[in-house]
Parts: sequence; C-alpha cells; structure tokens
Amino acid sequence: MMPAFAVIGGQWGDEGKGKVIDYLAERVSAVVRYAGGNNAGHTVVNGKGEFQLHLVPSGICWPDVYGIIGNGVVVDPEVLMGELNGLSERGIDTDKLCISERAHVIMPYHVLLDAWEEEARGSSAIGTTGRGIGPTYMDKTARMGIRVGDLLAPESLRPRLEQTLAFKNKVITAVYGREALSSEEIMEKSLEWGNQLRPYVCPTEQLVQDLLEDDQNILLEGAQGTLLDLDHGSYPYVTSSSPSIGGACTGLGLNPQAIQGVLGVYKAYSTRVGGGPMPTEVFGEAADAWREMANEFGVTTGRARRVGWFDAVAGRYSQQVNGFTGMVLTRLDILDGFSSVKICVGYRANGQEVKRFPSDTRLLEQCEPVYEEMSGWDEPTAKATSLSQLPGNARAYVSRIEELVGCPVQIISTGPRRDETILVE
Ligand code: 2SA
Ligand code: GDP
Ligand code: MG
Repeated sequence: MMPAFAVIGGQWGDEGKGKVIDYLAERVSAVVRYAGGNNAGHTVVNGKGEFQLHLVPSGICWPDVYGIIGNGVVVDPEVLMGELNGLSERGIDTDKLCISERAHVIMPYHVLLDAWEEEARGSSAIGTTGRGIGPTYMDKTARMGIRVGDLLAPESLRPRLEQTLAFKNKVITAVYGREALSSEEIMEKSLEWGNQLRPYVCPTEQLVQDLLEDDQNILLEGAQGTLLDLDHGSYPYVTSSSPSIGGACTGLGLNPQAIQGVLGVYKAYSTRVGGGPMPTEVFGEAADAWREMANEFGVTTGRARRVGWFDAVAGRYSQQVNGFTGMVLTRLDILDGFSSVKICVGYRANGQEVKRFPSDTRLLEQCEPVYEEMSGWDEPTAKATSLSQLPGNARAYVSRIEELVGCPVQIISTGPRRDETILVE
C-alpha cells in the first residue's frame, strides 16, 4: 500500500500550509481535507495566480489531482459553491472535487449561534471566525447534525430538520431572545444546496482507501494548527475540531498504518488570531510594524494577527503530539534585516521553570518566555532555492529551531510562490 503524508500546522494556524500543499501536490493523486471548515484560509500562489481557499483542498491547481473533502470537515454549501464558481471563472478545473456524504453541513442557525455565543462570552470571547464552526461540531456530537448526504434525501431531511429546528428555536427564542427561524425557508435552501452539491458527493472514505490500495500517494491537508486542537490546544481558546494527526484518521476513515510521514509546518516566528494565551507575543509599535511588514491579517476575516517570536516550547509539544517526521519552516524571509532574532527556549511562571507546554490555560497565561537571542542577517533569504544561498546566521537560526523542536527541517519556504522553496536533501 502506498503512503499518505500529512501536512499539519505546528503552531496556531496560518503557517503557510496552503503554499506547502500546492508545492507538494504534483507528486500525489489526491489532496484531502480532514478537519475544520471554512474558518480556514489557505493561500496558494503559483503561475495561475493567487488563490485563497477555505474549503477546496489546496492541490486544486493540479488538474489531475483529486480534491477530497472528508467526513471530518464541516461545510457551508454557499461558501463552497462560491469558491468553486470563483475557481471555474479563473480557469481552474474543479471536476476532481469530491465531498463526503458524511460531512456535516453548517446551517444558517449555526452561523447565528456562533455570533450570539461569542457575544454572551463577553470579555472571555474566543475570537472565533464567526463561520458557525463550533455550533456545527456541537450538533454533530449531540447527534442532531445535518449531513451532506441528508441534503440529497428530502424525505428524510424534512423530519430531521423540523425536529432539530424545533429544539434550536427554543434556544434562539428563550436563551437569546431572538425570532424563531422558519423551517420552510431552510428546507428550501437545503434542497437547492443538495442539487448544487450532488455532482460532487461521493463515498470519500472508499475513494481514499481505493487510491491507497491502488498504490497512489495522498496528501492530508491540515487546517488551523495543533495549538488550536480541541483536545491538545489551549482550551477553551481553540477550534472545535482536531487539526492534529488523530483527526486525519477519524476525519477520513483512514487506516493509521497508511500514514508514512507527518510534516509539521512552522512559521519562522509566531502568530495567533483570536483570543487566548501566546507567551512570546510582542506588543505595541514593534508588533504593528511587524504585522504590517509581514502582512499578517486573517485570510478569512481580515483580522489583525498577533505576532511574536518563535516558541520552541510550544513547537516541541506540537512535534510530540503529532510525531512529526519532518519540519517545514516558512516565512524565513520575513526575518530578513532583523538585527537580532529571539527563540523562546523555556517558560517561567511564579518564579519556577515550566518544562512542558501546560494543559492549564491559566498557567500558560502566566508563563514568561525565556529567550535565547541570535544575530540576525542582512543578506536576503527571500526567494532562495538552495541552502547554500542562505546567509550563515539564517542557517544557524534554522538549525537551532530544528534542534529545539526535535525533528529535521526538510523544506524551507522563502516566499509565497511555489518556486520560492528550498528542498533540504
Ligand atoms: P473557530 O471559528 O470556531 O474555528 O475559531 C476558534 C479559534 O480558532 C481560530 N482559527 C484560526 N486561526 C488562524 N487562522 C484561521 N483561519 C483564518 C486565516 C483566520 C481569519 O487563515 O487567516 O481569517 O481570521 C483560523 N480559523 C480558526 C480562531 O481565530 C479562534 O481563535
Ligand atoms: P495557511 O492557513 O497555513 O495556509 O496560511 P495562510 O495562507 O493563512 O497564511 C500564510 C501567508 O503567508 C499567505 O499569505 C502565504 O501566501 C504566505 N506565505 C507562505 N509561505 C511564505 C513564505 O515562505 N514567505 C512569505 N513571505 N510568505 C509566505
Ligand atoms: Mg490561514
């Protein structure tokens, strides 16, 4: 059986997974999303243009590669159709897109509830993307979700939707004091979505299994990042799915023995968007200048991303959670011209050393970073395509990160474009 390779965010998302997937996808038969939904914003830049993808897998620019949306993904049909139409208008072939009939649908009430729940959390709001992700996964686990397959079967959808909506409307009116939603309107929309999605719906679990049995390679495309994992991230400031490697097995029906490599994608510094602790965060004018220069704004919401130094304590923890077999270090070029660069090599809280990334989010909030400072580099790394083109100090920085995180750097990204990449032999 040929292998599956995973590409997973090692930090808080936006590490450049989209770029890495587009770069690697030439060598595979399928790129598969297994978790998250259209909260994700994955950027791909190549000869065909710049694409910001939310649900469509990032291998879409390779016409022979299947794009598979697995059962673990939550899908807003309107966003997906908009994305597919936009791609077709730009001459990108979307015929090889397949959606699992088991994937859950983000319904209009999920988007509303996401906003109202956030409002109710007040100053401890999570800072969600507002795309209905949490409420959809809640309904999935509460066993009152609507799945893509349901949209194709009106006779079973109607009673299911009516029952769910009766319950939701109680919450909407009694808890949030808002007007009840009409099941007729939602039913109509659902049938329209079913007709639009029908050509793409298939048993993706079988397709993935068949491809592997047929000796084809596949890429598993992670969304968000390990530190946003529902179980392993800084709970409750997390997303509602499992971006880490375990999510790939449940989110696709994948035999774990098919996974031959797990690539951890790390940015050469840290960013986080939304609430929650980030020990190496930089504040004030320095942060504003960094964000502007690096263009660190959300691909889905446009929100300003928080920026800070590379956190090797968190990085090592992600490596352990996923068993990364290799590291991809992205955005090294952004640090070009910094007089010095810092790496967080430990935490201290309440006068004591904190050795591991803590599960207690309150403790993580109190953690002060212990930094190691290294000299920066004046000569650019931007656009470099071989290790020998990197200045010595940049190479030393990469080696130190590699050592602290504990897995070999296999790819270094030096720009957003497909070819601005160093494959480390
Ligand atoms: P949600 O909407 O329930 O998943 O939000 C919960 C937390 O997860 C974070 N989250 C993200 N973090 C980084 N990037 C994401 N995608 C977009 C991007 C973000 C954007 O590519 O830039 O545009 O704002 C993403 N999606 C979810 C979120 O910020 C919450 O902290
Ligand atoms: P993802 O969610 O992990 O796919 O990452 P995003 O697309 O949200 O954010 C990464 C941003 O960095 C995008 O604008 C990419 O085009 C860009 N990018 C990716 N790799 C590099 C790189 O090595 N250097 C630079 N300068 N930009 C990069
Ligand atoms: Mg992103």
